[in-house]
Amino acid sequence: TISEFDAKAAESGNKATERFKESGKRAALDVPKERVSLLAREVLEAVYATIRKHKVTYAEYNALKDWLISVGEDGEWPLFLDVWVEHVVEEVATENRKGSKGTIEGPYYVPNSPEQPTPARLPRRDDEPGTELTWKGQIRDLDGNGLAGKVEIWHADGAGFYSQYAPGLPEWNLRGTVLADENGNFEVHTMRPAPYQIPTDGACGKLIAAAGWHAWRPAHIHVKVSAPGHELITAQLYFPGDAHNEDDIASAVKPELILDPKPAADGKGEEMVYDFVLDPE
Ligand code: MBD
Ligand code: FE
Repeated sequence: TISEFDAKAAESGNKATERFKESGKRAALDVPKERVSLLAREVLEAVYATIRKHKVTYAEYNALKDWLISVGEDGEWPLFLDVWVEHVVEEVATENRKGSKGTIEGPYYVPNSPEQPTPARLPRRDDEPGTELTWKGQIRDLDGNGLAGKVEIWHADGAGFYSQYAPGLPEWNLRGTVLADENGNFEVHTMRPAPYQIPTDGACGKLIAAAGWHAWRPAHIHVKVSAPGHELITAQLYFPGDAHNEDDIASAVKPELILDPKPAADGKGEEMVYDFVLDPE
């Protein structure tokens, strides 16, 4: 059988590209002419300034052309944009939020994961590797009232692979939607994810190797927290002491998003408390 270790960049890249094409995000492609003209011109001016400042050569221009072609061939435009651009879009989009911090969505979200009432256990294999992890939390409004919302969760497995993007994993492995109770409380059982290396054998990996960078993201759990009448928060939760909390390739770590896991009271792995406060819509 094909395992996650046979994962190829072009496979996860093309899946992320197809997923974006299918998603409602295409509906937002209607940007007014004035904005397109302003933004395209300013981005190009920044490119011209860099070329002049560093006297970019034809060899470098052709290397860029070759690389941009391979980004598309490998299906890695979602990966490239989410790793190197999305964090600033998220920063600007959420600058007036009063509730909890969020961060980037990244390329591997899948909508409509199976719903479960709290307490929930994310779908996993019988021999899922890693440490058991229990997350207890509450969804609240800005006045401290509990909200009967939901928490969508997705994360990589103990080897750093995402279901539906790497081969050989059950469809909804380590993905699920947990319904909070009427007070906004929820409890989720899962396995602690591993640090994650973005695919190294595609165009993004080529850039990283050519520049002498590294490909790592710290271990993280993705969430979308929502409740009727409130602004959805997209976030990621991180673990203290991860070597890549300080140099995340995707620049998506914020101090407010670092967890404080403790040994679990029942002796099984670790547990932590982390709440979300949502702004009104
Ligand atoms: C990931 O798992 C991720 O979260 C981001 C932002 C980019 C690449 C892979
Ligand atoms: Fe991720």
